[in-house]
Amino acid sequence: MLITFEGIEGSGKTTQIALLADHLKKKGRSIIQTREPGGTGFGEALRSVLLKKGFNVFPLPELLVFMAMRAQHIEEVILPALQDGSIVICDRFVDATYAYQGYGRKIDLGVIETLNRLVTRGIRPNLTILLNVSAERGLKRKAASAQMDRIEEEDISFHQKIKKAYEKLAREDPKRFFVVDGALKADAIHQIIREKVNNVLKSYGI
Ligand code: Z5A
Repeated sequence: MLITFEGIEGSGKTTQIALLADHLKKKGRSIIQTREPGGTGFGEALRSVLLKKGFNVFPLPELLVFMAMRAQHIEEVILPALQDGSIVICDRFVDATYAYQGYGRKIDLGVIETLNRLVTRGIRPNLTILLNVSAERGLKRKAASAQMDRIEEEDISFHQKIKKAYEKLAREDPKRFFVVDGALKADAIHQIIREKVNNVLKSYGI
């Protein structure tokens, strides 16, 4: 079972993943918590270069580095964990590439689809939780909590475009996406996600 979390920066993914993983672990589930970009030693090393400020990275090389990291992540972490019967919770996955490199950087969506299919070996999330917040709210949370990285430093219109892209992706695949209002209090969001995940696990007989 692969559960992914998506949303613009500061939407609360990290916060909600920690709460969900904790809840599922307490119920005795085997949980693998991971993230993109990153998730492996090789991926985390590339992540720090990719998000470092000061480089003028063109859209195509940016896409290819995300894909290289994803290929390593699938082989080293996600596939073995799924084969073991674990529940994998991943902070960002294939949809982030459609949103940021496709709708954000204007790379052809067909090219992204082909590369995603190749590097994931066809693995798709069973459930994708989209935390939906305005770009203003997300950036305000981020600005208060940490230094902005290279992609976060894009102007507000870029982040607004990403929010719209995620909403479009969710409309196009309503069975897989579960959209939650990310402006609610963290505890309220957790209760909504917990109920949804418990129902999905039940529907898979897990
Ligand atoms: N990227 C890409 O372009 N293409 C790809 O294919 C992939 C990624 C996979 C890094 O991602 C960048 O990679 C990202 C997209 C790109 N760039 N941008 N922009 P990331 O996931 O590592 O970084 P991020 O999106 O900036 O995530 P984040 O900083 O970890 O934010 P978050 O996880 O969504 O939020 P959080 O850390 O849980 O919360 C942020 C703050 O808000 C924190 O102080 C919390 O305490 C607070 N918070 C959380 N929830 C709430 C609620 N409900 N109310 C109030 N305050 C809250």
